[in-house]
Amino acid sequence: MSLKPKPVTVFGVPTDVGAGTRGASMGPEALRVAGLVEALASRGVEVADRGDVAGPRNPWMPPVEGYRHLDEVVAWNRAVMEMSAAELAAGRMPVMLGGDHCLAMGSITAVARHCRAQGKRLRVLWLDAHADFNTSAITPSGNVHGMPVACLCGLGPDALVNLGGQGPMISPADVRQIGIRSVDPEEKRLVREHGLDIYDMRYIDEVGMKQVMEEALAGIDADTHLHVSFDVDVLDPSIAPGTGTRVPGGLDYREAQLMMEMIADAGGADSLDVVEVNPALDKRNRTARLAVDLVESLFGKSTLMRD
Ligand code: B3U
Ligand code: MN
Ligand code: MN
Repeated sequence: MSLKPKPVTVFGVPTDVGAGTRGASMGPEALRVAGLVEALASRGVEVADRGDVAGPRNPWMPPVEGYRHLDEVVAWNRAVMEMSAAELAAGRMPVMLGGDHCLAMGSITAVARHCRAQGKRLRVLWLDAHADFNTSAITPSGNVHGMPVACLCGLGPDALVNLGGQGPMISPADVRQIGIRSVDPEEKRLVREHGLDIYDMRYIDEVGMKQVMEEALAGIDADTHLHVSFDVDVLDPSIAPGTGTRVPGGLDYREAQLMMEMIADAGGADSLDVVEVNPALDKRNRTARLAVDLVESLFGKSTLMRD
């Protein structure tokens, strides 16, 4: 399948209000310094960097009733939703540079509304070490970046579930999670109850990334909007140390490249989040540079002689 020639809009969301470690707020600039915009342009993509959206500062308070910084999380996600919606309406591909992963609620809410309006099917690839399916009742941390998939599926506070004004934006059937290896005990029960399609590290070890991606991408056609939500902690910490919640046993470089290449081969993504890059925990911007390398592959750069 040929790549989508859609123009791209990059925007940054410099906040870590959903995280339990400070520093993902510096992610957008780290990704720019690593050359993300130039890399896309070198792929022949028309790319505009709209700068950063604005939102409240991180008050760095403990959780209240199971949520840390809920008001701030809502405000930032509203800004993300508005920016993403405007770019989708203009026929462009939004690339959201986080920031922590709570921000995917804003981007995916916009995408889901866009799909409804256009009569398109939605497929979300959630690339992550974590299932991000906690609720306020079961979260071990209160950090909202552990909750976005649950909120998008309708399990969460009104202000987040109804961010788009229309209740649950997606169904678990729309989601494929890849690279998962850290799920909290109660979260595990909830994930099973809701039938989330999870390709965990054990499954990747057993059948290999090629089969995993064939399964995760199965059924995608010209009427499907593909959203890729790329939490860099899906990568093994040995190659991507600059992130707040490192979990051993993640994707190696070759697995990650193949994953991105197979998405490109299937027609590429229609919208993208790159989240949880935390330069405060990194050396020489290594994680952002790797993320840029992988995003290039997602946009069709082959590691072999195929492009
Ligand atoms: N599941 C844990 C840890 C976590 C989830 N997402 C990230 N960390 N990045 C929690 O706090 O919900
Ligand atoms: Mn995540
Ligand atoms: Mn994660």
